[in-house]
Formats: sequence, C-alpha cells, structure tokens
Amino acid sequence: DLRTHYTSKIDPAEMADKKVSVAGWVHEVRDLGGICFVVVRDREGRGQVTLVKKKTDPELLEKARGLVRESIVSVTGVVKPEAKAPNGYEIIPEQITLLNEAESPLPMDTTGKVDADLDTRLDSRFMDLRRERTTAVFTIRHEVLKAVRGFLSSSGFVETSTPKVVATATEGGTSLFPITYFDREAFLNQSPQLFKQMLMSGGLDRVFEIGPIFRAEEHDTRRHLNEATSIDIEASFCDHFDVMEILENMVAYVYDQVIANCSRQLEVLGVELAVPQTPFMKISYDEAITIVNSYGEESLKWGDDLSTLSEHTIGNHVFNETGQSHYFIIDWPTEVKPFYAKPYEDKPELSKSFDMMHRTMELSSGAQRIHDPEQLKSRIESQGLNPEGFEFYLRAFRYGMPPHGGWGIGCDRLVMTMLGVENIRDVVLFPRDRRRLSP
Ligand code: ATP
Ligand code: AMO
Repeated sequence: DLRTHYTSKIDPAEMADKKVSVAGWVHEVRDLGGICFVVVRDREGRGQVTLVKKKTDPELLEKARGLVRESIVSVTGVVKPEAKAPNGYEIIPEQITLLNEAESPLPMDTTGKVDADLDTRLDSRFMDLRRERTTAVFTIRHEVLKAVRGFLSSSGFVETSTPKVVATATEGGTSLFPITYFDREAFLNQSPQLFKQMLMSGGLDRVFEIGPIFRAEEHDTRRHLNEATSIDIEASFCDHFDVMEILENMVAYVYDQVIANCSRQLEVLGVELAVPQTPFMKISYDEAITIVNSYGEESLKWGDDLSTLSEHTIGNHVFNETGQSHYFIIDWPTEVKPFYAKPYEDKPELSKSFDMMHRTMELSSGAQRIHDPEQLKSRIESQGLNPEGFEFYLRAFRYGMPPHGGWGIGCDRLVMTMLGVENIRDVVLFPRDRRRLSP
C-alpha cells in the first residue's frame, strides 16, 4: 500500500511499533548530520520520519537527504511515540519511495512563512492549496454545502439541475454573457430563476439548486465574481415571510454545523464563530432609507437602490443595536426589484421582496412571486422586456401555477462573510473575474 493512514490518524499510544505507510508531500528535510528528519504532509496534517545515522541503512539515509521539497513520497516504517514530533509520533522508515520529484525553485512558499499576494496564489492555486489556511477554507466551504444540502433535504426540498445555457435574461439585460450555440445566439444563465418557478407549476412543490450563475458585470470589487455559486430555493404555497424563515434557519444551521465539525480549520484561520440569532431583524426599505439619511453621509430618496456605502451604514447601525450581523431589508419598491417579485395587493408600489444582509454586504435576495400570468406579462413589459422571449416561462403560469416564493443566496459570499475573508476570490478555487480566465 502506498498509504495505510493519514498522518493525523496515527495514534502513538495505540500504534506503537506497528508498521504504517504515509504518503504525501515532502514538507521539510532537516539534516542535522547525526540525525535527519523528513516531514511528510498530507491533507490532514504532518508526520515526522526520523533517520538516525548510526541505525539507518546508508542508502536509505542518502535517499532521504536528497529529497527535494514538495516532492511526492510514500514512506513505510514503524511508529514510535515521540512527544516532540507533530502528532506525538515519529516513523522509523524501512522504505522511502519517491513517486514524483518537484522542480525547484517553487512558484510560491507553502509553509506560511512568506506571505504571497493573492494574484500569485491564484496563478499557482495548486500550490496555494498546500498551505494549511487555504485547505482550511475549502474544507469549511465543503461543510457549508453539506449542511445546506442536509438542511434543505430534511425540510422537504428536492435538489434539481437546470440549464446553464439559456435563451433569456432574468436579472436585467445588461449583464449577460453571449455564447454561440450552433447557429444561434444563446447566453450563460444569470440565475435559475425562471426554471425554478416553472418547477412550481410542475408540482415539485419545494426545490433547491446549487450551481453556477454567470454575470457579465464589469465590477472589479472584493465581492463580485463573473461566475459565482448560487444556492437557490423555490417553494409553493409560501409567501415571502415563509421563505425568509427557511433562509434564516438554514444560515443558522450552516454556522452550527461548521462550528461542530470544523473546529480545527477554524482554529487554523483564527476565526471564532457564533451561530447568528434567529429570527433575524427585519427592517423595511422605508426604515432603511431613514437610517441612511439620519447619518447624513448620503441623501437617498424613496425609490433609490441602496449604495454600497448605505449598506454599510445600515449594517453598522443594526449591529450596534442588536449585536447581530444578519438582518433583512423587506418591502422594497416594486420598481427596484425584478419583474417576478409580487407587488402588495393593497399597495402595488411596494413588493413582497427582501434582501438578506450581512453587516458588510448583501447575501441573498428573494420574494413572493407573481403567479398570475397576465400580471406577470404586464410586469415584463413595463420593465422594457419583450414577453415573446418569455413565452416558454409564461406558459407554465396558465395551466395551474400555485402561489410561491423563493430566494437565492451567494455561496461564496456566505463563506466569505462567515470567515471574515476580505476578498471573495479567497473562497473560490478558480475565480473568474474581469481579468482572470485561467487557471
Ligand atoms: P447583487 O448580487 O444583486 O449584484 P450587490 O450587493 O453586489 O448584489 P450590486 O447591485 O451589484 O449589488 O451592487 C451594490 C452596490 O454596489 C450598487 O450601488 C453598485 O453601484 C455598487 N457597486 C458595484 N460595483 C461597484 C464598484 N466596482 N465600485 C463601487 N461600487 C460598486
Ligand atoms: P440576486 O441577483 O440578488 O438575486 O443574486 C442572489 C445572490 O447571489 C449572489 N451574487 C453574486 N455573488 C458574487 N458575485 C456576483 N457577481 C454575484 N451576483 C449575485 C449574491 C446575491 O445576493 N433570482 C434572484 C434570487 C431569487 O429571487 O430567488 C437573484 O438572482 O449573494
């Protein structure tokens, strides 16, 4: 076997004198003359291989001394408890197999001793992933996705996969990526919006999807990507309050699961997490405008979208009042929100829509949706869109469409705000932005 154990799964007390094989990267070779240490690193941690000159076959010792950092080895040997070594043991090797030799110099440092800038790290992401911090981020991201799937599945949601190559825009026509689809023009999907709503007419009742969304925004910010991962739900016989409750409970559950299952990774990152308190505070759009104007840094009028600055003003205001980072802004002007958001029956200038915010940025948008086909068609028209392009969607509303609502939350922003990471690119393996198309 090339590997019998991860380095962290060798228990020195239980496994003393047992033969094991570990496999991974040569983290370090420390040759002190009379004794040589080779530290082998794998996903889970590090293990020390110790060669005492007097007791080791000279050929094996030469091999160990000649190992180039970051090369791949498999080491077979006997476990000896050793308090000074990582994980409390060392391996006295019988065999060292070099499986792949690394070139030098390395494109970047992986020990955490030298700080590389983000661009260098992203250019060599394969190498960056060998840093403990980076591995920790993506292990936590996995836990987040696992918790989302677990929470939604056990809340009766069916996981779906809808097309990413599509014929229409959903979130406004300006930010589409056109592609060539045989002899026709097509686009990369901005959101599963239209499809998840059509599934409500199909009777799936509650659906969720985790998948890529594409936005051709020319933003160069710390929180925008051109390809992001969205977690979307749609649920029938629900209003906006029902789906907000699902959202806040899901976010709280995700935090809870990360705290429960990723304590080592949180420690590596120096992050202390607390589960956000539910229910999240709800402030209306009107109140949000009043709060912003009361601070005097900006002057907003009714109907304006919230700027980045005003999101921060409100976020800090809520945090100072409640000690919580998460909150909702509800009851947005109908004109600010996409065509599918349902206006209040008695006050059509307001919509049954919401944003779920973190102190530092928007995390999610959602709404109860229009389910009447005529009203939907006229909203499409009044936003300057051509209803003919939406015929495949509108049809689903004419033959029995239940009232429904839903939301989309950016997975990348959820992880980013949870870990207090400054740049969204830090939580995405191979980010796509204005400048970056490779790797
Ligand atoms: P969404 O996911 O809906 O895009 P968001 O919070 O990113 O949510 P945007 O509408 O993209 O919302 O941007 C929010 C605010 O940030 C807007 O007022 C927008 O003008 C501003 N903004 C976007 N890009 C930049 C930028 N590069 N520099 C400064 N402000 C920006
Ligand atoms: P919205 O456009 O607000 O809503 O997108 C939902 C969430 O997706 C994330 N997000 C992004 N993250 C990183 N980079 C981007 N360029 C980016 N764009 C969006 C954000 C955002 O809050 N169809 C609706 C959802 C719904 O109503 O169900 C929608 O797409 O976290």
